[in-house]
Amino acid sequence: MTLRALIFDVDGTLAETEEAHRDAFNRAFADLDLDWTWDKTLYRDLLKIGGGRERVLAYAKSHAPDFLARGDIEDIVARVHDRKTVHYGRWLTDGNVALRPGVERLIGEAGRAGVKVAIATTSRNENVVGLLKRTLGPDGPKRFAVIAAAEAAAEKKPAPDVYLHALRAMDLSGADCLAIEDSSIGLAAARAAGIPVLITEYHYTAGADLAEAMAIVSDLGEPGHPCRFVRGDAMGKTFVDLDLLKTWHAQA
Ligand code: XBP
Ligand code: MG
Repeated sequence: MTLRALIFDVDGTLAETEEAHRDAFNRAFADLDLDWTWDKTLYRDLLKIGGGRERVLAYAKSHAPDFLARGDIEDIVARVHDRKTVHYGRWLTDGNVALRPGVERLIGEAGRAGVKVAIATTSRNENVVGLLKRTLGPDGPKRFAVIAAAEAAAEKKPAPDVYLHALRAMDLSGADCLAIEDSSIGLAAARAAGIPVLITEYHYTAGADLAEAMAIVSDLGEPGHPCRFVRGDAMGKTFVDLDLLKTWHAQA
């Protein structure tokens, strides 16, 4: 089976964004006079829920039952998430934003080799477009055959919806593609869509159940900056390039 497309997850995979998301959530809670604070330990647990809006609602149900008594909970959650997205957008504009090692290199290798690149994320589309423009330039989003974001998926990861949307948009099967993810919910979503998965480790998802992954690396690495191969035969390489992904994909 020929590798036809790489499908990238965003948060934790393209870039280490979850601390910025967490900060944006906490700022939104303060703006709306909610005495909620998400510390790193709690947020690690909450990240098992895909989608910021769903995450806030789940938190309210489990940690603020009195809040549920209000009749306008859906409205409040939507306002929190909209406010959070404003704060996150400010970080994308002014913050210390960078793609993880090897991401831009691999996108370029794929483009030159005629392998499509796509996005499948539970984050909001404006967050993804903002990240791609900040890191790859104004035309960054155009380098992707499809950007499947939260708005494209009725059900968030671990449901396969967002990956199935990307496959339909590219008219490809799961076996034609390879997903690059950081989390167990992302792994589950891609596997449910029939897509083999490379995991790039991320501190927020360390220790997750990654048994279904085709291979696991610390990150994609760069020439001169070797990555750590946790699972998978490096074939003598010190970083992940398209040729290695093609070899792994053929064996998947
Ligand atoms: C990670 C998520 C997102 C972000 C927050 O997305 O689950 O919900 O944590 O972004 P990915 P939103 O699938 O890229 O790892 O608030 O826009 O949901
Ligand atoms: Mg992720």
